[in-house]
Amino acid sequence: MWKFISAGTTGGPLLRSLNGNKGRQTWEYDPAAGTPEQRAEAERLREEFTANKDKHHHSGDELLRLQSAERIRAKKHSPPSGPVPDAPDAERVEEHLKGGISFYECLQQEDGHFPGDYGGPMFLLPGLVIALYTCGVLDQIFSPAHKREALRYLANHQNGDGGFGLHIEGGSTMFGTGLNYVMARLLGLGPEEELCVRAREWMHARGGATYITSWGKFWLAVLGVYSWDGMNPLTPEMWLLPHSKWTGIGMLHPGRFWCHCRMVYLPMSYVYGKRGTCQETPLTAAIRQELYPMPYGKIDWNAARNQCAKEDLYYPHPLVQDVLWWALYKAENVLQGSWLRRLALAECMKHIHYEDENTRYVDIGPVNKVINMLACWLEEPGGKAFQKHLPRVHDYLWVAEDGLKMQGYNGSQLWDTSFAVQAIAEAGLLPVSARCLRKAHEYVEQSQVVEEAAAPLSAYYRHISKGAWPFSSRDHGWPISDCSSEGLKAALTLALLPEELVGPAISPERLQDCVNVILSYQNADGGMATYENTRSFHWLEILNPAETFGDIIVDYSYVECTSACITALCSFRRQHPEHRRAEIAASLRRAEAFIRSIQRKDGSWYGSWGVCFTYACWFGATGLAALGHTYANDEALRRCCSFLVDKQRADGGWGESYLSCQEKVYSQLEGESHVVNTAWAMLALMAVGYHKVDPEPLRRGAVFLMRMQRPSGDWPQQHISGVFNRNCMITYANYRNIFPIWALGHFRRLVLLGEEEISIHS
Ligand code: LAN
Repeated sequence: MWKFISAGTTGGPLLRSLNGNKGRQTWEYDPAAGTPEQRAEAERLREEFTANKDKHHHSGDELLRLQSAERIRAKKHSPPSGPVPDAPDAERVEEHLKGGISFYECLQQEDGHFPGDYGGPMFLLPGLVIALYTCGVLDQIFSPAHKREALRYLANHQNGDGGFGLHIEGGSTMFGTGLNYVMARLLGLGPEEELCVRAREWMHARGGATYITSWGKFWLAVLGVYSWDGMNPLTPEMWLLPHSKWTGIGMLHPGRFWCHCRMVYLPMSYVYGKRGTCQETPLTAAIRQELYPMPYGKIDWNAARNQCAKEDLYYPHPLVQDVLWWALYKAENVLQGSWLRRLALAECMKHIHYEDENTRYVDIGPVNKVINMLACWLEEPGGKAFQKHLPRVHDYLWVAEDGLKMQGYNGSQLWDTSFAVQAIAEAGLLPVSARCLRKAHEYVEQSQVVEEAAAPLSAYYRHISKGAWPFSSRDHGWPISDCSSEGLKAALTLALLPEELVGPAISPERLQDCVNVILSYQNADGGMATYENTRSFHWLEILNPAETFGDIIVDYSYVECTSACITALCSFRRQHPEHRRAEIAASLRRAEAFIRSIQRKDGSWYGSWGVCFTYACWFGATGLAALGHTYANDEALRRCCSFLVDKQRADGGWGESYLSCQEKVYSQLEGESHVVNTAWAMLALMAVGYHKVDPEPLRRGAVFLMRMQRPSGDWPQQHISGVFNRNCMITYANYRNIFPIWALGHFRRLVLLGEEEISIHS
């Protein structure tokens, strides 16, 4: 049976951690683990998922829940049975809250964090499998049980037309289909198996794998089933450009790109510059023939460079790119093997090693993790750096009833735990939640980044980190504006509660360090971006070569990040009014102006990291509300409320489709409403005092949330809730618990008990 392990140490002496692996999430297969009943239940859950896979693409993290079955059975509170009345009183809501909190607590780990599935994208696991195969360690990392679950995942997420999407809920794309086809073959499926036949037909009907996106071309070239000549160049020499702005050309230096973009293209350009390719095997030779409708030898590679299936094309290349890539393509004849290439490759490797060491080999994300590992292997097969990468592969894998997947990060631990703290503490039911808050407090304390990355930061284009919070774990360690803000708010919330109940507060000095980081994030436009300041201009997006992703080159100011910084600074100011008083006030004024400037005419905000307008309205509204603006005194907030109220549905909830993100137009879900969207909309409305004008939409929303709650206290996993780069969706498995608790908690106190504001007290 598969076992989830928190803070596990498997990986031997090469696994390094700053805090005893707190937050590390791994899954291990132990055939003897669990009782026969539990193993049968796991099987039943898998079958149930597969039986419904065409209706429900999203798994419900049931194996994680199964592991907590004992605790769930023994927990004290459950939501009341019987129909939810149309006008529930405070007591009734309280019972639902207690049931929800008690259930959620059962998922909490010893190190205090709340684990959860962070899958969704379908292009990650194939890259990993290709890299492991290339490095000759696939069988070392993937046991037969891993392979079985990975193949289960593939079978579960193949679309009805035979193709695979960019993410679990998306229509088929060449990127998804080409890569997942190759993965199926590397994991042992024969070309005549139905899954392969159908996927191949999908590809061949659209011209074959030369129509895959540029990132797909990269992976196929690594495996040796696509020619490097069929790729637009990933010239590593770009790392040798001058960085200073005044040079002009310095604007093109990768050090100015969004860190995720920069960190992916860094090892990609190393591998490209070296033409790092898997040794040919009978299997790769066979795959080579299977991917294309024409013989491999007949492919026009120069033409293939710019081919892309229409299903994949979210950001079509502008003409300048064609010209630029053509010039660089020609330049390859001179650059390959030259001293300049050697210099450029050495420079890339220097940055790769820095990133690996400063993240304890977790790396910033799933794509650079795998390509950095491959680059280390190409530099020195079997070397120390490569060996240190291997145990950290497991940090990215997750197992659920739909199979084994690669996650979009090494988890969302700190993010979820910080939200959970706020949601649970704000429900005001300390006797039921003190133990859980105490443990979460430990995790928040343990995952703050307390020192800078290795010096000199500027040589590695790194922002400051001391005092920040990361998205996942301390070992990952990259600082993020809104994760720092949510971490700070969680710490400040806990500081208001009695130490004997929730443990000792984090010291004011450490909170001040966080404020320092938050202030440093403010951009010239007043807003905050994700990991760094905005370092270049929007026009640089014309160089975005990744056809499937939008807005990947620049770290922009976002409503989510800016609002999180505002609410964190406001909470901090309440408890420490004298600290950097004038600077905080000035920063808040500029951040407010930014948020107002990007509100849409219809009153909404567009969400870049969650689905979508309901998510961003929650941030926009809470940001302005923290600054004292309300429905009663602010026209912008009245517009936001009418936008939201207008989207409420007949069942009392809100339900927004991921298509909102892609199309940037509000898009209703088909079928029933979504508990997470409902909670976001309710939290936005209550933050600005809409309930004082009309409590009715909130009552209907609350009833919807209570009716959706399961007898266990859990909520169902519905459609996918997260997004990145406009077009790719990502799972946030904890949201279904956190946000209904948060919204019902506010509803009970603000609407039913008539409290003026949510104050934290014991
Ligand atoms: C994340 C996850 C967290 C997320 C929030 C903190 C929620 C957000 O408010 C700011 C942006 C951030 C940090 C974020 C950015 C993009 C990430 C890193 C991801 C969505 C997780 C995976 C994604 C990453 C880019 C996936 C790899 C794909 C590429 C195109 C490089």
